[in-house]
Amino acid sequence: MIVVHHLNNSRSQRILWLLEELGLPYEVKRYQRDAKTMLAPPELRAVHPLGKSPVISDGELTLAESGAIVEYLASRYGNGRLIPDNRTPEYLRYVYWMHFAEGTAMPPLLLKLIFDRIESGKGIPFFVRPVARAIAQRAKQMMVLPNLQRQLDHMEGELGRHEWFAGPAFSAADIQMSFPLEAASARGGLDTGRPKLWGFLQRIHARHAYQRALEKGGAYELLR
Ligand SMILES: N[C@@H](CCC(=O)N[C@@H](CS)C(=O)NCC(=O)O)C(=O)O
Repeated sequence: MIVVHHLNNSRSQRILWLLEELGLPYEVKRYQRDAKTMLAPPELRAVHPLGKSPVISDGELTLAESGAIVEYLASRYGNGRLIPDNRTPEYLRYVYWMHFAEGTAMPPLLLKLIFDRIESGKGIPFFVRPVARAIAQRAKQMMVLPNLQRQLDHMEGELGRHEWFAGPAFSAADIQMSFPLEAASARGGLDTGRPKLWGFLQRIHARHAYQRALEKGGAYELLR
């Protein structure tokens, strides 16, 4: 039995979605973020040394890193579904977006989350708040926000060429890309002004497998 170690409001939601798309049986073991720090509880470190989610167990195997998990599940159990034929241009695009999601799209979204918190002053001693706030604002203006805008423009342009990230057919790369796009709509400035990306979010949210995964995973609200 596949076990998904699922942290609330996290990347592991897309693993549940993938398993629903593939129609595989699985068990969800839930973990709750600390309400103050939003970090994962220490029990996750007993499953994998980094203590992050997602992690899956499948028999003797324990596997972390969402891209690796998506690739493993789709290639091991997909019977050719959700991965384009590796002799096609779709396959190269599939590989590109599978890596882009965590390697390029997520870092500025994470930085935005951190700098927004610093800017809000929460948890920072009052006498250093003005300096911390100024540094956070400068870093956002100089690096984070321009990168976010460029990335959103790039993704919007690519989705203008095909309905899904790898091409005309829905693939596991769309599942992997869902998290940065959901995070971008929560805190990265993605809205109806980018109709292709917005439409992508509407289409994935309407999928039955996506909705079943939400029922299995519980409340899903991305950090702002
Ligand atoms: N690149 C990793 C990132 C894993 C990660 O940072 N997971 C977050 C959840 S979205 C987490 O566990 N955060 C809680 C913590 O860092 O304590 C992946 O894609 O699996």
